[in-house]
Amino acid sequence: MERQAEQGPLLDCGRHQLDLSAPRVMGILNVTPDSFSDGGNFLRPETALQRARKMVDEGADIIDVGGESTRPGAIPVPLAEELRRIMPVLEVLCPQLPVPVSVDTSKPEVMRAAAQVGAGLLNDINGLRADGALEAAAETGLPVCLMHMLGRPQTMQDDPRYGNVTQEILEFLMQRVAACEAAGIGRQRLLLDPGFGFGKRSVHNYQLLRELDQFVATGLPVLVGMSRKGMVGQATNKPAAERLHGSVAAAVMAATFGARIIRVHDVAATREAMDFVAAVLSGGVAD
Ligand code: PT1
Repeated sequence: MERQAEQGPLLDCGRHQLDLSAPRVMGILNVTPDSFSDGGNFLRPETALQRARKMVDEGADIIDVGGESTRPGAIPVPLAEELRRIMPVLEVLCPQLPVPVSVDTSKPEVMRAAAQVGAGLLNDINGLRADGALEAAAETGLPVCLMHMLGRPQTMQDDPRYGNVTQEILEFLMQRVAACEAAGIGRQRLLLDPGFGFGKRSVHNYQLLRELDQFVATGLPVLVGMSRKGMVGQATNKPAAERLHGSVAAAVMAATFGARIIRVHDVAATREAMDFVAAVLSGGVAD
């Protein structure tokens, strides 16, 4: 099986170029009230910068900033609220970090605002399906991760059904690629993400991971997020706080099958695992 090309493309993230010839680690920075303890208040920009810097020191190649929780059952956040949460953080992070900052949003207004302050990548769990999102993303000139989601976060786990989950998601993503190209977003700007846990049962998630090479075979870089998700807990029988080892196993499998960006909470452990995968797939480091 052809698992990893010798030379991956450089992804143009504005002031940063991301080399995708080896698996890269995307560190998660949530700017949501439920993701830190001083509830009600949002992450202060200085605290966010500290956390982001720590992840970069641990080996993160990208920092993903999100102001809206999208886990199963999550309630949508109004535009003004999302902007209030993430813009002060992006304004501090984008000019100061040595790596590109991606913004986890589905809203066209947030995409535009984020691009203006120097974000390097748009990460849309909704695959640019919101009204105006294709046009907004096109205007930014930034790369876009197109993710598959069945339904919406609040209800997506109610009763997800598929015929062949891999085929259906591939078809969906290729339709979104065509929509992007028609809107002026060239393929060199696109990444694909099957959307683990977004309207999928564990059997669907495991089949998608087993068949990840079919996404890789499109020729577009594949991004995956499985860190601490239910699909890891189902197999390891661990609560979210104890899913590190299972999550690293998921990352190793995805990278072995050709995924190029792994979105994770635990950067240091994943970085070390990816360094090993990269050494093996590239033919090894010098003795
Ligand atoms: C992801 C992703 C994301 N996941 C991209 N962005 C989340 N591109 C947020 C569970 O089953 O996979 N890819 N942004 C987090 N969402 C979830 C979904 C968290 C499911 C947990 C679960 O536990």
